[in-house]
Amino acid sequence: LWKLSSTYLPNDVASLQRSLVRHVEYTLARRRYKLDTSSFYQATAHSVRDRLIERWTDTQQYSAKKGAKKVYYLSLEFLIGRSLGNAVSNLGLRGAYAEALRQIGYDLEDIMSEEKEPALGNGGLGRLASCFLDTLATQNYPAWGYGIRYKYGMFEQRIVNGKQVEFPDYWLTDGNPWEVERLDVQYPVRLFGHVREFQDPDGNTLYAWEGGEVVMAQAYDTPIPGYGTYNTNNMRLWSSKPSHEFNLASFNAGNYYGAVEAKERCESITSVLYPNDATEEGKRLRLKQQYFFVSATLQDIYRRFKKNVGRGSTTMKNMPDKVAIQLNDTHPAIAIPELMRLLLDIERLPWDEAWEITRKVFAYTNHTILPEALEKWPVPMITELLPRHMQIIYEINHRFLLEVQKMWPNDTARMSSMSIIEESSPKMVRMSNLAVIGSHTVNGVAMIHTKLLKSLLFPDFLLMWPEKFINVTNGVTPRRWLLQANPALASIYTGMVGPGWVNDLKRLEPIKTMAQDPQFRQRWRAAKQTNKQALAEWLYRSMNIRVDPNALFDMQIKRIHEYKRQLLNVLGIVHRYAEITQATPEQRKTMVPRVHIIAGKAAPGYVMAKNLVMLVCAVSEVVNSDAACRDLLKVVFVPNFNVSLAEILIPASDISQHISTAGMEASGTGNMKFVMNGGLIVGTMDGANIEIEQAIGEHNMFTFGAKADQVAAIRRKMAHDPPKIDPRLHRAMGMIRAGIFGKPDDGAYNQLLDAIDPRKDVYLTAHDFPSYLGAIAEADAAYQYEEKWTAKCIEAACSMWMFSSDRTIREYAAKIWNVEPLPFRPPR
Ligand code: 26V
Repeated sequence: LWKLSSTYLPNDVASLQRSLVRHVEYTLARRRYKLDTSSFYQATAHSVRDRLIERWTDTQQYSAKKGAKKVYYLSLEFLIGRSLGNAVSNLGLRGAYAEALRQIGYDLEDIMSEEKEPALGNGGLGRLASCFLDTLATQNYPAWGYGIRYKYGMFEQRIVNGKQVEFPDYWLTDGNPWEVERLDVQYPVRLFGHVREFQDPDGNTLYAWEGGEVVMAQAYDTPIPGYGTYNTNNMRLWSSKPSHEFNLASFNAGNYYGAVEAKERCESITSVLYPNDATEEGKRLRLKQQYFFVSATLQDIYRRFKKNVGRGSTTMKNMPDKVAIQLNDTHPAIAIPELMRLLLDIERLPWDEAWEITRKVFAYTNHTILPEALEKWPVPMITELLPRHMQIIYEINHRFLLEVQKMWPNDTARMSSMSIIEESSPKMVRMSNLAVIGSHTVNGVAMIHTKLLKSLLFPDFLLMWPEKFINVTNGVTPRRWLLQANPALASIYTGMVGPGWVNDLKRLEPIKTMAQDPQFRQRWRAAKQTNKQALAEWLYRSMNIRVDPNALFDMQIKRIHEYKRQLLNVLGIVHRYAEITQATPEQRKTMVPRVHIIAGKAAPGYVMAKNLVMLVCAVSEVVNSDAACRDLLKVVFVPNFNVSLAEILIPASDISQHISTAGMEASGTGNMKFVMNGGLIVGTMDGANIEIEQAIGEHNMFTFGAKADQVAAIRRKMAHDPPKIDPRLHRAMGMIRAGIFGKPDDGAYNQLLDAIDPRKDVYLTAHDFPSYLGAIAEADAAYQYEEKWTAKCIEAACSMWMFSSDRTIREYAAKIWNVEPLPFRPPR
């Protein structure tokens, strides 16, 4: 068998062509004559997949043989984006495939755009998980991502009659060539049922969770290739399906249709991704999703680890030497009591031993301090769905509160705020407290965020465990966000410093001095112009909107949320519109022509966010058809923002806006992508903006607004002493209220504007408006000095190394996981 097993496939152009044709004939079962690009996408994907698979299986076999410690990144979301371009690029086969295809009449770029991206995440948190997977593979860390294979991903957003309408995202219609269904990897997952208490022969009390219903978790694996390395990691996503026992029991009961319906319910567990800011409905299904995912994942990790137990001197106690589990927010935090259950009820370890292992295995990343986003589950719901876990959570809490009591005797206020259980009616389980107590390390995602985490969210936990809380500032992968998304800029970089920058962004630093070279600036501008031109063409082709590629391109592209303040942006645009319509011909000449691009999805139940989408669309309608704005202002709402669209938009931006109310955006990662691509930021002192400004220099960023430590005092002051509203804001609001942009029957715009009333303006929109206009004006002024502007962009872009996820992951590896790279060297 070993002799028959294949060596690595050949990658010369002729071999790639034979491989493509073989897949056309044998995988797609089509004849050799000309196929449409969509079929040829399938064939190309399969040909590339063959080349991933050989590296993937070898990497996995190698790390199993070495018994290396592995990182498990548990995330309910992964926003991986399209795979074909990423795979050929990371494999180093982009040129070869492009040529192989060209010779037989196909264009690689066209074929790539046939791919439908899996949208298995909401936004920043899911995209971060995917940037991390790219870096983990590139840096040769033994690491697996675990998640859910939702049948329906993030909804598709369309604008119908000026409003957001959601359509189901059934992303699997054309199949998915990037995944492998592992029919040999299935686990039973129990839900509901009861706990049976019994004694072992030594008289110890034991617990068994029994009854209820059992569904099966089916594994689907996707290879995650590193760049410039053979190492290829795995992303394992779970799909739910009925178990065999389930079949027999319910069908034999004689209720055929009822039994079929029950089977359908099993599959519904992994049917749909929940949008954040979702309302109460469907909460129970979300908890089921979380536990289903966690149970399957831990069984899998546990099985892999157990292969080592008994080998040499390995015992259960060694689990933390082989396994590091990172919890991406609290969504998978039920893993903490689940591991305890396995160690107590299945392994029959004593509590203290089980608890020590558990705490050494888990670490928790917090991604938001907004109270409405902190997960809480009703005690009755957990008791019904996961009765044994509820017992274990109570026991964890009981033992923890004894420690609190020791440290702060009779401090009931502290006890109740630190307790895992909130004494409300019904009682609630605070998942963030559970995650902090059950982890060895808790991290925030940007310096300011970690500071606020310590001081506002977990101050008492910080006193108890000062070493537990650390910062690991987010980062993004330069492979997707520079090399793939921006070939024009990437080739300048490679021409200057060679190709090594892709894995080592620090190598761009020396290019900063080139900001003084007029010829270099010229080349830099040409690259930006290429990207702006490409976007202008895309906007014309797909939205029938014409924009001038010489105008300043200003973008705000992210989920629609009040704290992100798209409203501030729109009010700024309306102000500009007013200025333009009143300007004299002389004044018009001094104005900077602008194209404003806004994109992002509003959660289906989030009324204010949907109102905002409406307002943006209405403003764009009016502005774009007003002759006075012709050459000075265009406003575009680009529907269905996703990873692929970001790859087109970001490289074409001059300015991007990251203007959250200070203290509310944990980090932001779009901000990093824009600056790396040679754009500048208009932003508040929030999230990673602060560290970006430090890295690129104050003179290269347009900052404004209240600082985080001022926000509370400003709110208090405004409440009892409302300030006079800025006349420019007054005018802009007046125009909206007057109906210049239409008057929706439901009063949608008034609802938005009423929230700016200084007495209840939680987001400080009115307060920050004047300084916001100031920052925008500064940006406009700077943009008019082309040479200076280009120098700023060069300096900024080449100072961004610390926002590469490569730096981020090195920090996680050293400070949290204690894992080492394990490069796999191929045979020959
Ligand atoms: C909450 C919920 C609750 C209801 C069901 C679905 C769901 C999904 C996600 C969330 C929490 C989202 C937290 C989040 O996405 N935080 C973002 O994380 C980014 C990566 O660290 C960071 O850059 C952003 O600033 C932060 O908002």
